[in-house]
Amino acid sequence: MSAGTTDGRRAGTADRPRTGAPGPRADTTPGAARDAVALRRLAVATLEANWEHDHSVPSRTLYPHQWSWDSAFIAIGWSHVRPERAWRELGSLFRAQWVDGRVPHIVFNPALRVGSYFPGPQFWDSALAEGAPAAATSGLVQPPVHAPAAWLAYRRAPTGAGRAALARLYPRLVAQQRYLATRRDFGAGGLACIVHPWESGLDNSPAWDAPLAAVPADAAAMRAYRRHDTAHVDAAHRPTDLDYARYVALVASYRERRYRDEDLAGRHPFLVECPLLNAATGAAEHALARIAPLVGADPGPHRERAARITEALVRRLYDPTTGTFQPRDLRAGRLVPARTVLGLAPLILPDLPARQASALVAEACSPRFGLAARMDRPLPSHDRTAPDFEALRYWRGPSWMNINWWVRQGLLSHGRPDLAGGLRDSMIELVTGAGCHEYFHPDTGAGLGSPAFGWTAALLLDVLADDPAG
Ligand code: 2M8
Repeated sequence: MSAGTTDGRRAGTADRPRTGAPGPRADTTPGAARDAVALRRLAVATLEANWEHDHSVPSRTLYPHQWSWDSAFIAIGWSHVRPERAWRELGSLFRAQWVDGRVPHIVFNPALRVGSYFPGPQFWDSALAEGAPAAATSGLVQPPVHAPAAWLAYRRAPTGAGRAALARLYPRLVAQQRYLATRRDFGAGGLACIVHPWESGLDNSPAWDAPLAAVPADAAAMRAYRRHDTAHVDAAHRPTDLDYARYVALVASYRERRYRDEDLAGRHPFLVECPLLNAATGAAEHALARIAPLVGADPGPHRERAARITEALVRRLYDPTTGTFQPRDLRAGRLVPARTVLGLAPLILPDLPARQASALVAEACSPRFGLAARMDRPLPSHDRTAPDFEALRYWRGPSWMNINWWVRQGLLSHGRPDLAGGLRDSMIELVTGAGCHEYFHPDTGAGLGSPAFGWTAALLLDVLADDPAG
């Protein structure tokens, strides 16, 4: 078993092996995953191998620090096997929350060498921002899936310790919601904006191509930096250098303003209302309404805010002509035309009106995404029929476990257990065939990106436990 018994945050990591997943070799070999017991063992071994003192890394090789929404998904996995780790995972992340309520998308491990990830802590320079924590972090956020994760973790293991952890987390979760609702509503329409594609979690989704095209950048700018990702993964499976030049330019623009959100509206080159981030914000209010009575708080305001977010999503991002949700590019003043899997995200909202819920189910069942009660492969991350669909490149086509888990939750809450079952089977089959990879070829199911990936293992545990036949 890996570290986790000492006290100082992120201590004792400098001499750890950084490639591959440590842990029992036989258990992390995809071929061993023949049945549910072996699969579960594979998932637990992956989580154990990625545990780092008080948090989990998404991957030892590609992402050796703590990532925000990864930690939320991973906490759901921990709640099945070691609930105390679910609370430590969320607790360590929220200790890095900024005074304004933002939860940074990366919390850096100071024990790791410079260059273990790009862009690293020196590039972000979070210390220059007012209200940043002592720990070095990024200045961006990710979808706030932590309240739903905390609620699911508690429901799975409803202990006194879990309740105490919920009480500690609750004000921080509320502050995160407040940050998004107040500081990020640049369109003044009741939705939060992302200021960087990384904030969506679907970094190089075709959804961002149009708004990113307005960000002046040149791929040659990347000659000044050393990318860490392409040292581990085939460059053809990752964002391009031009994408990265734009990512870097956007961070520089935000950093110049010391990550202050005031005045960003007129100046920042990328301001987009993302359906997934806002669906997560709405789902978080629903989860907080369940958590509130357990911690002596009033669930009413959460229900009201959840209803307002759902209404704003439908009003601002639903396109009745396509029958799906599309991001709104505030600078261009229009919806982004790409039909990516981001558009299905509002299905997670239990109060999504029946009209939009059925339209999303129809969109998911169309040849664009291929959802069915019996299906070979989980949903891809982009419309299969689109000319810019790329089966191997990251968020431009490959299948991801977290997004499929998300859609499955939505199908269950909108009364489609048949489709949720098909999706579940295809997700299990995917990992049975390829192991706990970061993402998967949407046709062959081959494992892509990093092996031994945290949320793949965690969410596999969750779907395995949720056995409709059991
Ligand atoms: C990916 O994003 C990071 C930047 O945040 C990267 O490519 O270096 C995304 O898949 C994101 O959703 C995820 O949270 C992160 C860590 O798994 O990796």
